[in-house]
Amino acid sequence: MKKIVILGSTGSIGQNALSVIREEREKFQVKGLSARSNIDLLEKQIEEFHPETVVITDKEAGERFLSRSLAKKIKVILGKEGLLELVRKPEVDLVIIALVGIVGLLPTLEAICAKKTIALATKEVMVSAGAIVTENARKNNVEILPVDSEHNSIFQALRGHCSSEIKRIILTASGGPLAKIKGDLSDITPSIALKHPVWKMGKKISIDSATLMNKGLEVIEAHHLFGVEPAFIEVVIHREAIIHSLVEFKDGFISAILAFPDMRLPLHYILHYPGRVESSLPKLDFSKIERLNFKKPDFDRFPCLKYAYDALYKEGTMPAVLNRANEVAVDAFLKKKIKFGKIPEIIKRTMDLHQVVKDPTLEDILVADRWAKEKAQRFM
Ligand code: MN3
Repeated sequence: MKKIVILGSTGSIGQNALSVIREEREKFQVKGLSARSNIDLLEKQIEEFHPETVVITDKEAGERFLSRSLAKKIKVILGKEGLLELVRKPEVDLVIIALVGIVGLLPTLEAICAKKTIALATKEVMVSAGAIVTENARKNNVEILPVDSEHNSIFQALRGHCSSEIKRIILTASGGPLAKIKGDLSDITPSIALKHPVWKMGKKISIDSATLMNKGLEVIEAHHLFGVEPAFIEVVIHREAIIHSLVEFKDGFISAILAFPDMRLPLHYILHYPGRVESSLPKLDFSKIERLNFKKPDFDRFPCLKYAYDALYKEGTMPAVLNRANEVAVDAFLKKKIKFGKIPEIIKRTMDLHQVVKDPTLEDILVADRWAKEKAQRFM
């Protein structure tokens, strides 16, 4: 039995992971779960999967949970620090990191130190501190399994190959909810920006998809995960989201991984890794696929994608600054404090003010992250 901890079990990825586990209860044991504040869903998950420990990071929601009778039957830890304790749990084989944002960084590093296999869905971790995370994973001989559908497919395509054989990586992008909207995007409302045509996801990543920042973050993530230089990572709009990404090898052959666009598929792959077993998940039907379309992304309409490349070329602490400025701007947009068009503007202005620290330590990254939060908030 694989013993599993899920950080962020009440989010979209966490729920999908549990729905895969639900189908094969005899193969997996859920040892721990964490939630931010959705204690009603967490309670249902506890009753179904019987974890030994749960963490609730929002202390107020945690206090409310402690007054429920279920809380007396299991170990409950309140606050973000609890995530560090949860990932260290002995006997745990696989830690699924499915938190939103930079908050995932320290628990990921802690899980690597504890030599747990990592299933990483929180791309902000790789974006902010990719060099540190991959270096720690190498030192501790820990494998990082990417959950993000693009990186998961590249990971699959690269099995049996090494990074020196790669010519380029082509990340496919569905184009997000705004791809078909003509004219000015600056006044787009949250309800329109949240309507993703292909994927049902959490709010933050849905807005990132609307700005194409999501793809930008994925470019940075791919650079760290697969050791490919930014000039050899391309983005192509592929609205059908059937090809999950492409790897071109030096001899000119291209590997593409195709699957029905459903996040349970990469999670199923990771839960069974390194093997492959039958799944009851939706499959592609080629008699229903008339064509696959591809086109170049529009960097002028979606400047966030360009800023992500800029940050990656500048290296050091700049990607962490890009990431945090984006987190602040997206949060403000969702709370209707700023217009859609302000998101790239806040990111650009914050990046322009930043003095890059080359080869940053973890402390340098955390300092840059806090600095970016403060600066970005000032641009509201
Ligand atoms: Mn993705």
